Amino acid sequence: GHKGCVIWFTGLSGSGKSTIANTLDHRLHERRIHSAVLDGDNVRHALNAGPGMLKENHGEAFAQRFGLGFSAIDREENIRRIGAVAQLFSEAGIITLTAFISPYRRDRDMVRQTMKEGEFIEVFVDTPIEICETRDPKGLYKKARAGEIKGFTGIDDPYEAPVSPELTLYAGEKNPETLADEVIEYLQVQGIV
Ligand code: GGZ
Repeated sequence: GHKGCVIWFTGLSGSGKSTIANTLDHRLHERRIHSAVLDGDNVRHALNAGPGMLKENHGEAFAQRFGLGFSAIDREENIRRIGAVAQLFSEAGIITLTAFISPYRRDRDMVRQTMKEGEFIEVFVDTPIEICETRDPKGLYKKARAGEIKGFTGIDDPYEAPVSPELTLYAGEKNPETLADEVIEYLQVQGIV
């Protein structure tokens, strides 16, 4: 058996958070360990939808009130809600992998404080911005550079790197499989799996 925990990946857009989380999720499933991934695909497209997504079905007022964008306060609320969901999953015994930029140290620390000692594992996906920008899978850096997206993390919005993360992954130099193994190694040392 194993305990639940939250493996909180933080890093720039294009740093590799989601890819590593999904690779790790797959690895854990192979070992019959219950895990789940929370990332943009199931959160920003569903639970915490942006104003644009809500407008169509619920109208402008609803979208303005409940849609979460990328201002500092909207990011804070995004992270707060994700933290609450992650905690519920973790308490249910699931190894919960979250993959959000979560650029503010304070927001990440607030989530940490809601959890038990050792339950929150902060993983810094440390990929140089030059590499993220070269990858640019969705063309968002290009748009940010062109001024078509305002307040893009790393370009004209802050990213506060963790000061003492439980783990740092060098995703500019290593492949997702190797990095997933590094996380599993950490979980074994900690007696979580
Ligand atoms: C950063 C943005 C922005 C801005 C849209 N800044 O590569 P992606 O597309 O899939 O990852 C980014 C994602 C960030 O959402 P998070 O929920 O992880 O952010 S946070 O933790 O800060 O709340 C990017 C896209 O959304 N995106 N606009 N302005 N990323």
